Amino acid sequence: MAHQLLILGGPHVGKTHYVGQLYLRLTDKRRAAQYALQMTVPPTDLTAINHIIQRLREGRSAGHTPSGFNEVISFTVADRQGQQVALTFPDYAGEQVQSLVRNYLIPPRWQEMISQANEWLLFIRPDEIKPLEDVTNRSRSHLVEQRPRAKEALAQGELSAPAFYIELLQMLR
Ligand SMILES: Nc1nc2c(ncn2[C@@H]2O[C@H](COP(=O)(O)OP(=O)(O)O)[C@@H](O)[C@H]2O)c(=O)[nH]1
Ligand SMILES: [Mg+2]
Repeated sequence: MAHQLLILGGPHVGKTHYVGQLYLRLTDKRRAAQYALQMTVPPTDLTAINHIIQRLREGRSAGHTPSGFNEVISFTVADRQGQQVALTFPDYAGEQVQSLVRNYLIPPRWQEMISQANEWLLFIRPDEIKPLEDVTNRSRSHLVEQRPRAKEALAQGELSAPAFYIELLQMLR
C-alpha cells in the first residue's frame, strides 16, 4: 500500500509551483530516468496540471488558483527501493485552508483527505510571517502606537500568522 502524502498550505506559499515543477521533472522524457523518484501512477485527471505547466512552459507564473476550482491533483511516485508515495494535492485550497481555521470547521472532504494521509507536507513561507510584537522585542512606546491596530484585529477576530498555524495544526490533528 502506498504511503499517503497530503500537500497543503495557505494561499501564496508556493504549492502550485512546487507541484508543477515536480510534475515537469518526473515527466521529463530525457532526464526522468536518472532521478531518484519515478512516477508510477500518473494523475487520472490532467486538467489542473495541464493548466499549470502550460503557463510555466510559456515562462509565466502559474497564476493564482481560484478557490472555486475544485481540482485535486494526485499521482504516485516510487523511490529506488520501490517505496511508493501517493501525493494528494488539493490545488484550490489556499483560501479553504484559511477558512478551516476561520470557521473552526472541517468539511467532510477535508476530513477524508486529512485522515487518510500518513503524512502532511505543510507549506509555510517564514519570510512572510510578521514577527509577533510584544514587550520582549518592542519598546513600550511602539506598543502604544500599535494599540489601535491591535484593537481592530481583536474586534475582527483576526489571528496572527503564528497563531493561525498553531490553530491549523491543532485542527489537523
Ligand atoms: N522565489 C520564489 N517564489 C516562488 C516559489 N514558488 C512560488 N513562488 C511565487 O510565490 C507566489 C505564490 O506561488 P503559488 O505556487 O501560486 O502559491 P499557492 O497559492 O500556494 O499555490 C507566486 O508569485 C510564485 O511565483 C519559489 O520557489 N521561489
Ligand atoms: Mg495555488
